Amino acid sequence: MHVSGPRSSRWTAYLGLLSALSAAFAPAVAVKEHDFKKCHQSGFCARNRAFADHALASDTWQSPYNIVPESGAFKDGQYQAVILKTSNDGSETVRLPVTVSFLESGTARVTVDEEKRQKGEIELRHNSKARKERYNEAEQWVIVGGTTLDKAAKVDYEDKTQLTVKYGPSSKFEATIKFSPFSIDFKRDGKTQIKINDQGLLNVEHWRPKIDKPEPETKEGESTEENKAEEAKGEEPKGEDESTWWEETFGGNIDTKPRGPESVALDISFVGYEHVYGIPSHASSLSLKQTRGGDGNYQEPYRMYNADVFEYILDSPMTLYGSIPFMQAHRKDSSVGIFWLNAAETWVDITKGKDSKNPLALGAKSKTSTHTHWISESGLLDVFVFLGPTPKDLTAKYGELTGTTAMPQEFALGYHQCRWNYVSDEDVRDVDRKMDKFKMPYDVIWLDIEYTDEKKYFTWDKHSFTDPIGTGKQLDSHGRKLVTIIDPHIKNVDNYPVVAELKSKDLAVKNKEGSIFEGWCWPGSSHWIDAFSPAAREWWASLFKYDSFKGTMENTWIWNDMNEPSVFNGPETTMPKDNLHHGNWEHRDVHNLNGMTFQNATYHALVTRKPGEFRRPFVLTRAFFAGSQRVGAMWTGDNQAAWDHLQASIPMVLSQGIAGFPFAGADVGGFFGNPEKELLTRWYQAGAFYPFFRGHAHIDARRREPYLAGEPYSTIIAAALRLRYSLLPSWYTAFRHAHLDGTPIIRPMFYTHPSEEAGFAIDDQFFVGNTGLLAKPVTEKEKFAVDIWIPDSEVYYDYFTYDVVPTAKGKTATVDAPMEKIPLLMRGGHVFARRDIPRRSSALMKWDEYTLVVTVPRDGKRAEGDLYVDDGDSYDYQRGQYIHRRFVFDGGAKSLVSVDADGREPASVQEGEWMQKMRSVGVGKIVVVGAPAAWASKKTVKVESEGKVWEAKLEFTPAEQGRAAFAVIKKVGARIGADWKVDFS
Ligand code: MIG
Repeated sequence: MHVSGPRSSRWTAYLGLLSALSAAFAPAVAVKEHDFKKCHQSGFCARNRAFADHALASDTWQSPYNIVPESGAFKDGQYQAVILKTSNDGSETVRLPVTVSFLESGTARVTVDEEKRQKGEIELRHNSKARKERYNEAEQWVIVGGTTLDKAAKVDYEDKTQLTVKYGPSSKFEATIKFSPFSIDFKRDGKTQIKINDQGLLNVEHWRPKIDKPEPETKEGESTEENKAEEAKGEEPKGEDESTWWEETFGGNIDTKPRGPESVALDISFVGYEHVYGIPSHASSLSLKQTRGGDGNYQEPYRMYNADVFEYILDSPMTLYGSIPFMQAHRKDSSVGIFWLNAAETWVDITKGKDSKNPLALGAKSKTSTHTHWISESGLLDVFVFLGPTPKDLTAKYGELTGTTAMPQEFALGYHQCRWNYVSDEDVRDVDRKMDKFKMPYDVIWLDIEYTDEKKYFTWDKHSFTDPIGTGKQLDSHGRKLVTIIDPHIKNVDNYPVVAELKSKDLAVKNKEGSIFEGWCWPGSSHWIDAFSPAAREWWASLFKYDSFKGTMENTWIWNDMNEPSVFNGPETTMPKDNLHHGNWEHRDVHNLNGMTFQNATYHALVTRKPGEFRRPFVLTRAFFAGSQRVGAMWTGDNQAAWDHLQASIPMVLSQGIAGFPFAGADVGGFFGNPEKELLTRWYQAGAFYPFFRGHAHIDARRREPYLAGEPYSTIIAAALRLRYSLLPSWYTAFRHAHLDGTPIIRPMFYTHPSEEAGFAIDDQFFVGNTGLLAKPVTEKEKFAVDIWIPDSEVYYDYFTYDVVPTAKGKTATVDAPMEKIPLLMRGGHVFARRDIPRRSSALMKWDEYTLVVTVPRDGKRAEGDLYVDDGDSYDYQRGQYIHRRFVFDGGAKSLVSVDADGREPASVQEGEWMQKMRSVGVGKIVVVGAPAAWASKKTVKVESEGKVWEAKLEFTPAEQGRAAFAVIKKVGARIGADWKVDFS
């Protein structure tokens, strides 16, 4: 038994009833939850949960999936064979080709297909034009590298019942493929880490013709649907529950399911792992909860089915706007993980329990394992297995497969001012002026849907936005940008060339009959661009040319909303699953990819807006999937102006980071409602630490531009904004690392301190990149001190006061947090960069000198850090046009040096215009926090660079009442791009 919660179906039925009753009395805000399916309302989820209940309750259960030994062959890093599935009544055997690929990266991949569908030997109902195969193109969208087969992988052992392959770096990894029943045991250094189909929950619903049976009798007064739901929840399944095989309804919408039941499901056990993370987006904790009931656990599986959830509830496994089916498991000193490559509706059950099936083996030594059950409605079973061993290995290997965060436009790390809506050119210009007046730096102002002429995208409201270019120019005078929203629903009206072309070129999503799909959204009757189609993307790109989308210019960028897609009159506010996309794939197969294809189309449109102009696009998306990190930023959708939503945003943003899409943020202030001033202020202080930092508000919310808050709040918010701006060089450096190897931008404790078990569930504090900055934003009303958990024995300094925080490893430190203060510590042993001159926007800081902060570690020996900088706009960095310095403070040698972080010789780079201009940018100040007492008498230091030696002034302030000693060296004078050394001896 692996499930710790109540598990019998009778019990489940009782719980179902209970929750149905309590729902009737639940407050209005929770009602939305019922617009979205629970597992028992989603046929394939209910069937697979019932299958699991049955398998796990039985002592004699054996998975009916067996590899035909003779069919198997291992060659060039790949094992191929046929799995035979014996149907429930034994009447049928189904051939399922399986491929286990061992990749050079050390990642393994298991793919299971179905021969009949693969060969098209099936019949579709309702004259459907849909494809017959299981959807096999997800990898074309998602996977960008890392798939080279490991030719060195070799069979280490083989007999009639199993096969063991050694693979990966120095053959440390091992996979034992067992034939009957089919299962795989993945080991690292001889120890089992991950098992698939160990619980026997593998289920591939094979194609079968519909055999019409007499209709089951329904009880008087009850709808068939209710009966079906009852059945699904009811007694142990005797045969299979066929009630949802051929047709399903929800909220009055009918899904015709022309291919019948076709789900794929698999259990994946993380042996000895108590924590799992990932599978965003959910408004839940970072360390995922169990989902099969029990104290503090969920009743429902985590769901991934991108949806316009609107007023989402907190602490819930319900789906949100985007999905990344990547999961990391972690225990002390070891991380492993899986990536489930499937874009259909997916549910994941999680249970934790003691290791062994054999109760006699349970003892003091037995460890908790996490068992997961992955259930997708259709498509291939395609799963990647990562064996770590570090969290960093996980994000790097996953990044290798799906790509990493694109290098952003530098401005995109600044502050974004949005609301639904700025109502006119004059409104925009006025906000722009006021931000200046109140000395609040910002980079971008946003236009929501009301700027358009009656929701016709690529047009402007004729009365209120008469001069967008004039507005754009005013913004540009301070290096600022305008982001306009463009949604995927295209208004279905006469005299709108965009919809006319969409139709005449046949580039829209189709309904199940194969004619253009019509649905309801903001503009009323609408059609949806099918961004899966290359022709549609090409056409989309043409719409963004400056002479096509008139009123846009070089500083206009784009926001893609509603791309789940949101369809107001559709099932669960999205498209019918039997809609058809390019290549006649059903919407069901590609749903979770839809948002990414749209953002991708916009991204490519922006790269080529003007011939010869190659600039990094900025596109914000609401819906996303694995791979979306390559094309922009995301935000967590429509949250509320409430303290608990502020709180929830932090684990949500952290979760994005460990699932490879770190360019993330939540609406600052909360979308719905009116935040009290204290909440708004605290939200700005937290938002200054989101990788994506944008204030936003609903159309019915009162205006809340930060200067409206009044004193003392406006000044406090301005300080939070300026803190963000001064740290921009460090944020940008963190993005560079994320771009290179997939490391998160803000990092949870388990990621930075994988040996410290007490930190594995902590998700309200985090480090910023590798700066050693440890933040814990205040997320509670009238809370003026926070307890920060300290993960190691290093010294921690208060960022603002340089106080040495009294603490010890594994203990919490109480840090004062009066209204004006963000709890922010500096870990000893780091060097990070800032720009301290306050300016109106990031563009205006471009040529400012840098401040370097050195935090001397407890042992005084060594502090290290880096700074990455490029032009922040073009792709010239790919041709070496960047500066990447590594700073090393050596307490023994009494020096701080700057060297090229990538070991490049100065002469090896042909300097372009930007690099030449950077020659005039220097290191202004160096602050050494925790400076040695011996420096007290020191008045100057020696600076050496580019063959010259000079002196710079040092000002020393001794330690005092808990505050560390510190030294400030002013006018250092070395170029930021050059090698230099500061000699403190
Ligand atoms: O149905 O464009 O999440 O940020 O302001 C609402 C209007 C549509 C939802 C987005 C929100 C945006 C709003 N949009």
